[in-house]
Amino acid sequence: MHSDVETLKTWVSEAKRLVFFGGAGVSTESGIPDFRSVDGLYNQKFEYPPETIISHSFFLRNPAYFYNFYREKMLPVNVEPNITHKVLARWEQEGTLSAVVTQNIDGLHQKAGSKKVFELHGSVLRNYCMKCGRFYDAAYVKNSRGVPLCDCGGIIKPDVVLYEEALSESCLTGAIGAIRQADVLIVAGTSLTVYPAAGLINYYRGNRLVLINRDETPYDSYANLCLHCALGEVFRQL
Ligand code: CNA
Repeated sequence: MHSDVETLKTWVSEAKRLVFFGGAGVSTESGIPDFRSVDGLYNQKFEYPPETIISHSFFLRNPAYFYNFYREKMLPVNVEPNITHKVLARWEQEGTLSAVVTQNIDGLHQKAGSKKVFELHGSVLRNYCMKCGRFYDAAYVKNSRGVPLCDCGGIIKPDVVLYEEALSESCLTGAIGAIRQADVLIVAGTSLTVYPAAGLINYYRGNRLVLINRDETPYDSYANLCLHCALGEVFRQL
């Protein structure tokens, strides 16, 4: 691990267009559970599988149940960026990092100071009325009871990409463009099993693909450098 981190340090110091592509594992050290780790949401028992609850059709069919789950499990309060978010923001400021592409919906990269962030799956911080389009913040949804409603009577929906929904085309295009031009691509804290996001890795054309994840992923053999460990352990040394 020591020599791998040294290699990573060298690559980062030589990078001009580093891109970081992350997932839920980036925020577990801020106290937000991921989906697929042993203590993740997919290994807890609910009345319906989480994939069902956070799908578009379920949201329309049973918004009250959706919101009970969403408020308790997916809308974090008082969470702070961890060392990984902070180092990435610093790299952007220093001119090394050109973009963060994230599958996360928690807004922690921006809270740490990152500016160029492609949020492939949206953000819990933005919510909108499905009838009139008015925007509401996360606190409004958190403090509401049952299904949050707009003043106009419409149902408020989180600006989060649910299963069965399409990703924003402009966000996807921006993320692909950044990854295509990256000299170093760090992929981290993601099981690389959710598509189309996971497929973005295939747009990278360089030879410094770094994968950092606690568990194995289907893309481990593609990486030029692969570390199986906690992100904090690595980023504290960078
Ligand atoms: P996932 O499928 O739950 O995978 C997470 C991966 O991260 C696992 O393979 C873990 O081994 C790894 N991991 C967890 N903690 C660490 C750590 N500290 N250091 C290194 N590796 C770690 O999550 P993906 O992001 O791959 O799946 C995509 C889903 C998860 C997206 O749609 C997200 O919206 C969704 N999600 C987001 C959040 C969030 O915004 N914080 C939380 C939970 C789920």
